[in-house]
Amino acid sequence: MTNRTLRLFSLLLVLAGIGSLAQAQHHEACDPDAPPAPVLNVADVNGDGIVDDQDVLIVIGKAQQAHATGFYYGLYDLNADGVIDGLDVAAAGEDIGKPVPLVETQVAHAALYAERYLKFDNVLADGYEATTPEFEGHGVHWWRAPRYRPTEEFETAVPGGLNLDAAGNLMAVYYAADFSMYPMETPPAGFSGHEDEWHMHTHACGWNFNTEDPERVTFIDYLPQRFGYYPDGHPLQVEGKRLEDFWFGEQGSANNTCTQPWLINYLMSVGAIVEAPPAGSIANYNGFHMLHLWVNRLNPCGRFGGTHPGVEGRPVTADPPGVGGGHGG
Ligand SMILES: [Ca+2]
Ligand SMILES: [Ca+2]
Repeated sequence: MTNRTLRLFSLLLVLAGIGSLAQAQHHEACDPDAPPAPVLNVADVNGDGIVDDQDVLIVIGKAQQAHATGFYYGLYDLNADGVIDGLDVAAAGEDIGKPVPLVETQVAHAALYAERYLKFDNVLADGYEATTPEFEGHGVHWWRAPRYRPTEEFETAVPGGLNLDAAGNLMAVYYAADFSMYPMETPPAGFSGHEDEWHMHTHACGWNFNTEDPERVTFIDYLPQRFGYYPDGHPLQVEGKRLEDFWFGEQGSANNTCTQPWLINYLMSVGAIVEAPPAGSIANYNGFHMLHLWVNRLNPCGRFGGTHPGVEGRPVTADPPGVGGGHGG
């Protein structure tokens, strides 16, 4: 890892408390040793609203493919044991005729949509680009260009984002619903039922989004204490002032974080970034609701888990100087 990479990660951790994000932001306390959650609770793997012979035949085909080639996709691992085999075929058979709740059909559609991204070439071919470095609990967030579509309607069947590991392997899909369409107080209805728990990102921005190297991406996300997201109750300090004083006070609006000269100058002064963001490259998010669905890397925190306790990301090594508070790393 380069020094620059370390600095970028330090920036992220200090500004966003990413090290504590899993616990602090998403309020998760799941047991990392718990059994992972299957993608589907009922074996309607083709998402047509019923479980019948067609679903069993599909799982048989996938099990044969798994045997022959080592294929794996979480959608078909009905018993969530990490392989697709006769036990999954049996599970599908046992589900024939069972009622299929709407949420299962919605999840199946999203997972079927994402199956082609088991091949990383398809991620690139379809215009996704890395919008974060590799994060603990999340991996790399890839978003389908255009990277920011604030007026887009939310559809469960068409997740805009993919969570990939550092090697480009699909782990999850994610949804981002902009405040302009879905105000802070009213997240999307999302999936049927109440299993999907949305969280918010109110002050995110970044630059150097690209398709080559997620480590070049800078992503800043300040999570104000006022919304209950800030780790440990410690607001970050910059020269004696809380960051949220800058954002909500003298420095203007909350949705142009990365274009604040004071912020860029400050980050450069402490070595958190080595150069100002390239002109025209900054994405300032308006604030958005977010939801993950773990379609391939089955998650002990549930299929809609906000983070995955087994996704380690990159280690935290240092904080830039001059910043108080602490991220609880
Ligand atoms: Ca079916
Ligand atoms: Ca299995």
